[in-house]
Amino acid sequence: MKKVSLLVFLICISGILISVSSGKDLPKIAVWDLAPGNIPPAYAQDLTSILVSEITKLGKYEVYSQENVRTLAGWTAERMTLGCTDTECLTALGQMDIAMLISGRIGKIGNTYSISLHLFDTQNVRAENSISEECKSEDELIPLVRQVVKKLLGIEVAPSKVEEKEPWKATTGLTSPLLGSPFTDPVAGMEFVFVKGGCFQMGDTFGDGDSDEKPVHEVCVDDFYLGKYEVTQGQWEKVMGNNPSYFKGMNNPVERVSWDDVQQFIDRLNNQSGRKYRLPTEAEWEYAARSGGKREEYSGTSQEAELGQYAWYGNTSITHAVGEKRPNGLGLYDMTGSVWEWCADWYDANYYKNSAKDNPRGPGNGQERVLRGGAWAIFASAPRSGRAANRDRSGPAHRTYDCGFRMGLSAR
Ligand SMILES: [Ca+2]
Ligand SMILES: [Ca+2]
Repeated sequence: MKKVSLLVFLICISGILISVSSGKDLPKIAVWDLAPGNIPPAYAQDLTSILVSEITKLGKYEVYSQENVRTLAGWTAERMTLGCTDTECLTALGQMDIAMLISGRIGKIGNTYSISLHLFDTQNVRAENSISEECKSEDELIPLVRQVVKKLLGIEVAPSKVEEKEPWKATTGLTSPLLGSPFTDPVAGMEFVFVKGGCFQMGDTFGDGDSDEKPVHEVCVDDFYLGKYEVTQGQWEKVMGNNPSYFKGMNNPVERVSWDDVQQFIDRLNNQSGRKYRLPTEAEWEYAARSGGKREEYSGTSQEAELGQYAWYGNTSITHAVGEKRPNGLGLYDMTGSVWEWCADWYDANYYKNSAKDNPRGPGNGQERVLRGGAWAIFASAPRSGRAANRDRSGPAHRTYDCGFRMGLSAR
């Protein structure tokens, strides 16, 4: 929870810096923490931080989180639990020159999630607008929050465009978990995101990469599923009955597992689940890291200044629980940073020169296997290793405390 608050704080600070540096006198808006209704409070916190970041990105407001307001006003934590939709609180915000307040609730009834957001005018002490929307899966919540806040603020939302931006969004009307919806594997409890296939420019699209990322070439991948998180120690232990990790924590990524060890994990998992889980190919991994093949430098952002919101890297000397940073555009966490992730392919520095265009699977043989995404142990001044296009490799028997993996699965 502390980390989530810190994240919210960092996002808000960056928002304030952006607002200040723009030199304009932007109206101030406060965003209260979303109240959780039958969902984990940490999840409501996550969605609050997405809400704050979404408003900040509009560049039209100076955004204050609930915690920012508390600090500014010198209010106690108890005071904050009262909410801020009463006359007294709204007036107090008005006196702080904060013109608007957004507060709301995320709830769940049965399988339906609902988001309600309210916009208050602090000068006139009244509600200006309210929007409520529903969705049927947890993975639709993030795009829905983004959509609802824009509606609330009177910004046009083109539904077709939102659809296009969320290619991972489950196809509606399908009930089987293997037909395009996110699902959780019952054996180890791993959550999977559906990745709609497509074509993209693979390799050094920013012109700042290593020679093995060249030439940039078009690659197309079929629909597949990818673990929402790196495989955790708890999940590894459920399948393998041991925990080889150096940094212990059941929700932390498993590490000190070699590529060969991972094959054993997959064999056992497939025996128990009856499915054909596998490591993602290098091409699938990069396509997913780029939020569905976009020209994205890191997973989730191209801005180095924002990287700390998305990735554990540099200034951290241990691993952390998975999923504590922001997800990328497909709803995948920790693709950049945390631990390096094994891919299925053999490594060949020259592979891009003659890679297949459709579903490339790497060379037929080699000495080393591909690793992707960088890790917690990158120097803070050099997040290069975490670039979505960056390739690294290691021998298949090599185990180290910054290498783990996430599971993949073909969609058909
Ligand atoms: Ca990672
Ligand atoms: Ca490299």
